[in-house]
Amino acid sequence: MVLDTDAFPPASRLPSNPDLPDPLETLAGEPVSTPAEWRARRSELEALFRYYVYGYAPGPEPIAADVDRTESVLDGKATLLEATIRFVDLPDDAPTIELALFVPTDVNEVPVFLGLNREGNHAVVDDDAVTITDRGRRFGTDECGTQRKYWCVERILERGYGFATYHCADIDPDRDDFTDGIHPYYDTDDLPGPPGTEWGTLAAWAWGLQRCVDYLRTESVVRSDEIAVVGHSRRGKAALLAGATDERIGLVVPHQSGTGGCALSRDNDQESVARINGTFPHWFNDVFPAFGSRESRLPVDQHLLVALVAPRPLLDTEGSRDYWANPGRAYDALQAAAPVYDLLGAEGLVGTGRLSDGDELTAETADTLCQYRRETGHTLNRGYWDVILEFADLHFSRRD
Ligand code: GTR
Repeated sequence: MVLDTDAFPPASRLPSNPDLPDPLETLAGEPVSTPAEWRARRSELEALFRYYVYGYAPGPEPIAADVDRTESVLDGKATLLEATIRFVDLPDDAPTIELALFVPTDVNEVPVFLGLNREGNHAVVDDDAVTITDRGRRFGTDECGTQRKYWCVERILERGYGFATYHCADIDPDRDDFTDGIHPYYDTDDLPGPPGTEWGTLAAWAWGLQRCVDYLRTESVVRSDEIAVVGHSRRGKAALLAGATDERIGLVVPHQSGTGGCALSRDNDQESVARINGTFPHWFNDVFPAFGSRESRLPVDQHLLVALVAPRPLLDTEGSRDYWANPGRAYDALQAAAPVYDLLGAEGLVGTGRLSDGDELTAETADTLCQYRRETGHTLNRGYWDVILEFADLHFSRRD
């Protein structure tokens, strides 16, 4: 989209609006009442999020993937494919993504969950056949399987899904530093927006997920229109951004994604815009901090990012004791996004659109948009995976 600088004034010149921006009204105040009009609003919203919050990422960089290894793992229950995704037009020393793809043994084609990991690919399962990809990073570990109860890969495979993952630091180490990871390989002048709107870490991680989707769609064992992205917390923010800005992604699970994820910035009494930018300045662009303490001037809020996923399924899994992630304001975001699902002919929220521990997630209780709260703090575990898999079963054809 061509940037119209008058349409994108600085925070100080934007009107204060304590109400959430209406998803079905353009910035110029025009109503959006047809799917065709939504297409234009969609582009506008994507540009607004890039400009004001996450920053502009480069376009899709051509990739080449070398499958380095295919091996039977997990006592013969799965096949592991390890692939190196390279960016062919970038210099040889540019980062690569080391992707591990696990698929159930002897399947032709499966839907796949794609998740960013934080400790290395070898941490997601207890099998030392997986190549160690920690590279001495902040959360890196040499031990395999340290995150097995978090990812529950064996459960995912048993249920007829594949699981793909890469270490988020392959694309950008989680540091307030624009000189490491993928960022320095792009001249900021070549990015679409004006200075200050360059991509932050969340946008880089989301871009990396999208490059994995480029590869996964070429892999015959992957059902290309059934790729789900999932991520927890900061990686949940990146998963939501990836899903919102890439319509090839078939299902989105921003788990406990909080501020900058599903939780609204307005009236957020937990992690405010000022706090998140103060602690993690590198996650967003350099425009977003101006909205600290004046969230009401934001021309977007997070319900609009959720709306960009419509009509594709989105499950917002939250912990009722995970106060900092603010499940209440995430639920408000889902409710405010629901009219877009309705416009596009997908049933968004069924009933209240909110289920909790003990509630069954079925076609009667949930449709394309749903929040599921469990009695936990800030964590991912088997109980969540059971819910996520039920939700995916509703939408994906699953087994072959
Ligand atoms: C917190 C941050 C949250 C969330 C979390 C995490 O410190 O305030 O926004 O991203 O980290 O990633 O676990």
